[in-house]
Amino acid sequence: MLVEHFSAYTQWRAEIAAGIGELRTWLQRNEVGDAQSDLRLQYLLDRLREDKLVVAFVAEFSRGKSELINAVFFAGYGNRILPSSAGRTTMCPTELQWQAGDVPQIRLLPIESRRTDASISDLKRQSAEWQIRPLDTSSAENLQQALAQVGETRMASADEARELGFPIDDTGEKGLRPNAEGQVEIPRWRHAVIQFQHPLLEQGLVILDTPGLNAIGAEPELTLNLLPNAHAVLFILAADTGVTQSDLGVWRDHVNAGRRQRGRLVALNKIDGLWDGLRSDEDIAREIQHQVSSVAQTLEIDPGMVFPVSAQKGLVAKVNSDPELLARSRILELEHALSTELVPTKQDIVRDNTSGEVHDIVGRSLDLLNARLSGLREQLHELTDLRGKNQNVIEYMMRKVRTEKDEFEQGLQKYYAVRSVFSNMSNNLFAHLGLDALRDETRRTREAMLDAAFSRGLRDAMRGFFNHLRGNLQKSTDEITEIAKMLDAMYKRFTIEHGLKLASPSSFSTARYEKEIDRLEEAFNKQLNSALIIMTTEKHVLTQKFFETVAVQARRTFEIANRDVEQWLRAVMAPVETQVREYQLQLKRRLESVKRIHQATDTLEDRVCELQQAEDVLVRQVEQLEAIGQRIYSTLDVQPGADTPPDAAPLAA
Ligand SMILES: Nc1nc2c(ncn2[C@@H]2O[C@H](COP(=O)(O)OP(=O)(O)OP(=O)(O)O)[C@@H](O)[C@H]2O)c(=O)[nH]1
Ligand SMILES: [Mg+2]
Repeated sequence: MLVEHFSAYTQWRAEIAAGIGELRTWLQRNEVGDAQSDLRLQYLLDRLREDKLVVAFVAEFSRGKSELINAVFFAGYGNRILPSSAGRTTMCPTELQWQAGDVPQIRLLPIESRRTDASISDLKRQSAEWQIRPLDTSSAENLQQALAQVGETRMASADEARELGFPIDDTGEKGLRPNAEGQVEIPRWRHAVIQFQHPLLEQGLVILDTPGLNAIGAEPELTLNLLPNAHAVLFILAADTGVTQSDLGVWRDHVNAGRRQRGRLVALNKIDGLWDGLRSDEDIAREIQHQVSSVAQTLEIDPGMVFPVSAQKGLVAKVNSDPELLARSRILELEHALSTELVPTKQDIVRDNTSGEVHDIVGRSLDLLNARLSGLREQLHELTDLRGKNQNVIEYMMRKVRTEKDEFEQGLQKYYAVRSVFSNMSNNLFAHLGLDALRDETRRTREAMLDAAFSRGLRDAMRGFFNHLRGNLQKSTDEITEIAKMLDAMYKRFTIEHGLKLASPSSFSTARYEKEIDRLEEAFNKQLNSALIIMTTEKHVLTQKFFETVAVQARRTFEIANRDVEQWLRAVMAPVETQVREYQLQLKRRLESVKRIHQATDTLEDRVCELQQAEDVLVRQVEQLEAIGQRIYSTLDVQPGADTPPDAAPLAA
């Protein structure tokens, strides 16, 4: 059932891509687009093609994350694919994915890479840092063996473990517990990427399996990047353990943290533990219902979001094609909920990204066509008026066009002046958002943190860091407001004085980058507060590691801000530029045409005829472009999978 939902989504995405492709070709063929719009459309197409849907499985260890992934996605292999057993099994975050052109393989990032400041996303671009092993997908056994590697561990001295960011705790409560020789067991790998061909993965699904997160040193990137960016997070509890303190910790810190509201589900796994053969089905159903309510209450969520399942029985049922057991495992209800959560969430994102861009480009091209059309009609009007007029009138016409041209050229002077102010202001803007400034500030903060002997010093250094970033964003906002004001005035002047067709420039807000910085600060403070419980030296190492991840995220936010601002600047300037050029051309053509008629009045009729034909072409172009735009919008609004039944009552006993 997941497969069907996905196929519908994939097809929807393909239709959008086809529409955008059509738009792009049409703009090129009709010479309406410009290089910048073309790039933007290409970028949209690339993004649609690489579009990924990430679903993350998060829980304390042994709740059955890996088993659930096996049951939901890989039962077709007739066996368990991901290792799932009592005790800690998955030792590092593991991504399962497939992209056209990939070869089946397993890529493992050694835990030692935590010594460097590089983040996982940075390292993903550096193959040399990874151990890459071929993946034999010919049998379930071979797959199993290969995937068992995500569970590999090694022994390390307490000092080394600490240095790698694992908290050490003699009681074993707040960290790893050293054995008699002072050694602790740590994961061998920091991250694993498993590339293998599977119908869902081929369509862009990425499955993120995580190790039981609490108590062992979780990868900061998981909290800051991988989980917040997942499109759906499935949190798993076990019916036999209920909601323990550490489950709550994981829920609070990793699932419930931050902005996420949509795309979040809870599975209450291992309900088969209640099938003891003594209780009646009604009793069991009542007991399950009771647990679901109590879980919902503890987590403060809608009970409809809690799905009681048995991953293990679900897997067995699928492997043995046992419909009765499958129904009892209730795994299909969860799958249905997962796809109805996941697909629309992702669709919204795609829709938002695409419709704004398409709207802008189509709108801008229509403006240009309409400007051409009105210029042409004016010319046509002038010429039809000339029919049967004498030389004097024609001379008068020529003077009139010349005056208009002079006036426009004066207007152009003002435009050039504005353009140079604009480029100064843009430079200021980039200075505030600059990556150099950010790098300096990061270095300053890092040094201040090293010097800080007490947590207060750390806190101050960090507060300074975040305030500095916010200050820069504020300054950028001021600059953007000024730019928008100036352009608006110029747009208006050209519209009133020269009849150009310019809508007010689009606005731009830095609010989302500010929000991202706030989120990073919040995550950091939380980390600092929990680190305060640990001994001082470790606290420093941990805090600093965390800071590096924060710094990478902050840099990424600023990179995106830079890219967005650059696009905005181009987008607000481009329409004036195009239309000014267009208007200049028209004036030139009008002047030429009157001149020609001045020389030989008998060409007048030919010229009128020519212009009428050109007018027809333009009118047709406007219609075609509007139709292409319409087609894309209507695809964007279509709900794929709308023909599948509405939510099956998930808790029906
Ligand atoms: N009875 C029962 N046992 C289950 C079920 N799902 C998983 N288990 C068992 O629970 C244990 C842990 O399962 P895993 O899938 O390894 O759990 P995990 O959450 O991936 O654990 P880590 O990888 O260690 O974080 C295994 O022994 C599974 O066989 C279930 O639905 N019912
Ligand atoms: Mg696991």
